[in-house]
Amino acid sequence: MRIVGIVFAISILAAGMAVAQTVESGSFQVDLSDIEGPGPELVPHTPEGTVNALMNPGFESGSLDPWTSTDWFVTNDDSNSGTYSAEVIGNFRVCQTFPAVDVSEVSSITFYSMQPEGVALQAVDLFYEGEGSDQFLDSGPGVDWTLIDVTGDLRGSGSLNQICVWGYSGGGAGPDVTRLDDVTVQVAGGVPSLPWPALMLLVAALTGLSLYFVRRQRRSAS
Ligand SMILES: [Ca+2]
Repeated sequence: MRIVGIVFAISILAAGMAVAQTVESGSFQVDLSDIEGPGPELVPHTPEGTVNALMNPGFESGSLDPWTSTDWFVTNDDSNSGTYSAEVIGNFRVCQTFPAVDVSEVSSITFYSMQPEGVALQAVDLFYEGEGSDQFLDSGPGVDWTLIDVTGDLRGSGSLNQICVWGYSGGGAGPDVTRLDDVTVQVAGGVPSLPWPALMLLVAALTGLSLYFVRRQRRSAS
């Protein structure tokens, strides 16, 4: 009986040691041995007739703005394209809010990411105006730049207005580095800017203004 007890205690200890391999990304906690690694390599594809709803999507301004984060920073150590990418060490997110767009107008949501330590765990948040958010895990990035496509995680209805991408913590002795570049929220027909009535008013006002100046010029000439 004592031997059984000792074996049981060792099993508990082993289980405890396995828990030490827990990796966190966002609010997900996954055992390192359960992570399947990066998914199949994807082919980059920009749907025709669409524009990116995000500003500074590849961090080429050299700073985060208008992305927001307390822990991510822009680096020129590495990039998927251009000179810069965003980097974080640990389980923190970087977010960008953009003018709300109906989900039916969103053609694709993709980004490039890498986790040099080889963990492949990355949570993503999608926020909907006035309707909360979803956090999900897809195939994580590889040790080199990996195209991640999260279009399938979009809700069937609602207005998308924010995306956040997470780093991770745990999973090995190396630093918990995640890098991000070239984030796209491709929107059909562009991001709504001025509604039609406002646009008509603006055109009418500009026409009126130019007519006024033409008349004034004629009067001063005569
Ligand atoms: Ca870049």
